[in-house]
Amino acid sequence: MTKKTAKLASNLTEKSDGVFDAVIVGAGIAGMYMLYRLRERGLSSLVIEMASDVGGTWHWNRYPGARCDTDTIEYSYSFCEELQQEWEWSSRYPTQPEILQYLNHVADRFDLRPDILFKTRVQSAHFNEVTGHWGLQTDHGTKFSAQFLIMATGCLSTPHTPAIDGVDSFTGPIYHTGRWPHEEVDFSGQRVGIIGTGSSAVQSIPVIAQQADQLMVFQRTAQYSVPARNRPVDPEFVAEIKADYAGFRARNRLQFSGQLSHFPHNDFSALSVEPAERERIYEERWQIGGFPFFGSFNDILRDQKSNDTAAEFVRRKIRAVVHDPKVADMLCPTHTIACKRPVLDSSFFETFNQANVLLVDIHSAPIQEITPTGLRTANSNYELDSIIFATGFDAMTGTLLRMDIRGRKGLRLQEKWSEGPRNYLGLTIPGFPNFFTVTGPGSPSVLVNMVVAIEQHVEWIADCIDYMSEHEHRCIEAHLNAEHEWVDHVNKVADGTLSPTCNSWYLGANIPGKTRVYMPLHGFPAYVKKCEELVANGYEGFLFSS
Ligand code: N01
Repeated sequence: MTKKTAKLASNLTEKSDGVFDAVIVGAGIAGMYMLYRLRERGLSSLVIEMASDVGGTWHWNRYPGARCDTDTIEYSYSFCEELQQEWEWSSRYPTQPEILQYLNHVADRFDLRPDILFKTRVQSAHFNEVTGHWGLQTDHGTKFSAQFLIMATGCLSTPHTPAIDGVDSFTGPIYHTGRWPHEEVDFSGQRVGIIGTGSSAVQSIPVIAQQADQLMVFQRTAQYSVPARNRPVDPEFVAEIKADYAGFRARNRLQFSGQLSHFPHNDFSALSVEPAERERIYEERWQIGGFPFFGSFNDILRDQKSNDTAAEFVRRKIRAVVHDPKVADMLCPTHTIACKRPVLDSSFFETFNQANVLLVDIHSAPIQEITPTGLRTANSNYELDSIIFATGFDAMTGTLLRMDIRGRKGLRLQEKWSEGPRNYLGLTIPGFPNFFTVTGPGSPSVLVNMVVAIEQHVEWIADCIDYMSEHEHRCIEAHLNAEHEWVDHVNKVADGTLSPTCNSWYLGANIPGKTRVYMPLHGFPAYVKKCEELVANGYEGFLFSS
């Protein structure tokens, strides 16, 4: 690897071909940090980003009420002490604009933008076995090549809009929460329909219900949701964390989901305590708000009977909040709690007590078509001025599989992953040399505080590139055996939990025709240990060549 001066992305013309040590796809939290790390090592690096600016998820998800649901004292970069000391968050779960402001601050502080090519989509990436380089083509017809290709494309970056008959006939505006317009949308005086009740809908429904004349919520599956209990940050708590931020981060990384060391999981079964004590523990964590609730006991996600106690607790809470018993019944979920991605809310269930909010069950009476003036289900017509799809994403693999990615001998990623994603560590794929996926399927990724998962992957990749440079290796590739063992391990870990028992996006179950495979890996500390051990053993499972 030679030390080169990076060619400024802003100076690349539409036609120019660029040769780089590394191309990074995506300028969200992962791509920005990857660029910082590679630049630090003197590698010429280019980030290609389809959006007009940095931010990834936080650039696109601008729907009303969008905010983080991880405590932001943790949902932030840890790699720079000055950065983490200087930034001040306003609340426990800051809004999307505030997080985007933070990411803009990071981009400015480290002067990242000159190496990012915006408004450009990578269409294809082919590995050239003769040159050992990846050749990329963009939607502008520009071509780039690089020794390393790093996909920082996010886990939830390709919105899913279900194919519903008549959608093009609708005369009003249609929105998707994952592609919200930059300008403010005013729903005043409107009849608004929102399809879906996942995290995005649960955050946006209470806000839209304040504005719209009528809000109709089309629900296929009821959701368990725990109060977020957002509040302004406590300056004393922040001062305490900042006095030893590194220690706080280190303790978080030892937690199962890489976070919340100040609200640790209880290490005993829900069935090991008397019902009154169980209720007290659930109630205590319900009042704290947020993810600590799911750490009430150590077997909520492993033992169905324990899980039932948590599920019943939440159902009781829903019934206590929602005045109309029929509506409360419709809002009470029956599947395994925490099997789908847990949801946090601010007054979601309370919103259904408002006279202008209607809950429509589309499980028993599915949507048949969208009409010019609204939507028709199996048993009714609903007149609407605007429709919002809060229908989620083709998670974890969708964005990668939409690109034409080909490894050795022209092997297409679509073909390689036709039965679900297969890789080693969620980081590398046999047959695709010098190709890395940040928070890819098969790694803890979405089950962890995303920033923590991202930092661990970026640092692993950067260290690996250093190792290659020191040993004069040009090429790294995972062994097929390592892949087989890894995929078996990921499946075995998932099968030891209740996670594969419901229709979640973790399994790809939300996308018609997608192979049902549990994609993320449970357990951050064990994963990190594995990543470190195999490095200590000379990059076990990998083959290097020069
Ligand atoms: O999407 P989802 P999301 N007909 O897939 C329904 C992260 N996130 O955008 O459950 C009718 O969770 C679907 O119904 P069902 C977080 O990781 C984080 O809300 O499949 N309905 C469901 O109700 C989250 O998990 C934050 O039966 C259809 C909804 O649409 C992930 O992003 C905030 C349908 C989709 O829910 C995705 O969340 C927001 C159809 N054909 C999101 N297809 C933070 O706070 C789907 N649905 C950090």
